[in-house]
Amino acid sequence: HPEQQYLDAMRRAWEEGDERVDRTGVGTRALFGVTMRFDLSDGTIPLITTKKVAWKVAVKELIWFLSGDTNIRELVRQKVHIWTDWPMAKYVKATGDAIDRATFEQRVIDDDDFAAKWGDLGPVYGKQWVDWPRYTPVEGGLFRKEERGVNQIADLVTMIRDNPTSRRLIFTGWNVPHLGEMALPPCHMTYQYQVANGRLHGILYQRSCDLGLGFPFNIFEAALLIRMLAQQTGLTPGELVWMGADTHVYSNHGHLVEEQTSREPRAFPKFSFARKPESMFDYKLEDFVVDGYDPHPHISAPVAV
Ligand code: DHF
Ligand code: TMP
Repeated sequence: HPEQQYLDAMRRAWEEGDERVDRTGVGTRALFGVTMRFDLSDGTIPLITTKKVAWKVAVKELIWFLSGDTNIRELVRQKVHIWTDWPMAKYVKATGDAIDRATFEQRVIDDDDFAAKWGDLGPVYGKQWVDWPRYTPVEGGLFRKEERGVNQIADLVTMIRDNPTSRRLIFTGWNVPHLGEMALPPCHMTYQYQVANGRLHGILYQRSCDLGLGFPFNIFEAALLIRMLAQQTGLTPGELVWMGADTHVYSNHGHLVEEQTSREPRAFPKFSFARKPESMFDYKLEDFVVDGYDPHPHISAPVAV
């Protein structure tokens, strides 16, 4: 079963990984350089089955990225809580206000000024994907910031259509001079595609991977991107290759490793689209059809902030 690649990485990181104190202070056991391959051409989607994954949350996150939004407000409105901890930590640190999560989220929804000031993650994925800042040289060695940045996703679709043998079918979030303004520098940072025999293959390069919490979302969304790009360009989904650099298990996720590796992975669900949206920017939650997802029960695990 293809999910075995994930379970093996978890087990190997847990048993043989380099034990280290990371940025969060929680501690991880880390491998460096892990590869996995998932074939999408049989109609399946890599949605982890050894625990229930909130795949609609992942779809909402992906649509939010593609909208160019970097403020958690829209996510929170849609009851998506996966990005709340980082702006909240910044708020608590800056103000000393010991606010609870629900109250913080409610203020982000209710209060425009509060949302603008405290709900933004900086120029993270959405900004770089569809509005990468563009500077044009003007007189005196100065640069003018253009009104509109580069839409890497729109450009990618055009490139796949017009120049399918290109070896430059890439988009990336790793905008070096802007990394310092981001709540977190991109983890799933670079995506590259290849067209071969009418099939669209994709590679995701992930610099840092939380196998317990991040990976199930990251692999599913990377697969969705291949499917969406294939739909938009009239190609068949091919293979998804995942390449993780620092691939780790947090020291407080031992119960995930033990429980998930003791469970038998089930067949990946089938995936289809309910319709063909106009562009990469017109997909809605209802367009994503996951059929036959029969996971083992969800397992909670704390996220390291
Ligand atoms: N930091 C760390 N340490 N790990 C991450 O995976 C991570 N991911 C981020 C931002 N920072 C991160 C963004 N993505 C969850 C999943 C993805 C995600 C952030 C958090 C998460 O907590 N998942 C839970 C609950 C999902 C739900 O709300 O339904 C899970 O059990 O999958
Ligand atoms: P880092 O910036 O110090 O590498 O911390 C980021 C942590 O978040 C790290 O554990 C990787 C994890 N992560 C994912 O695994 N996937 C994601 O999509 C995101 C945003 C973070």
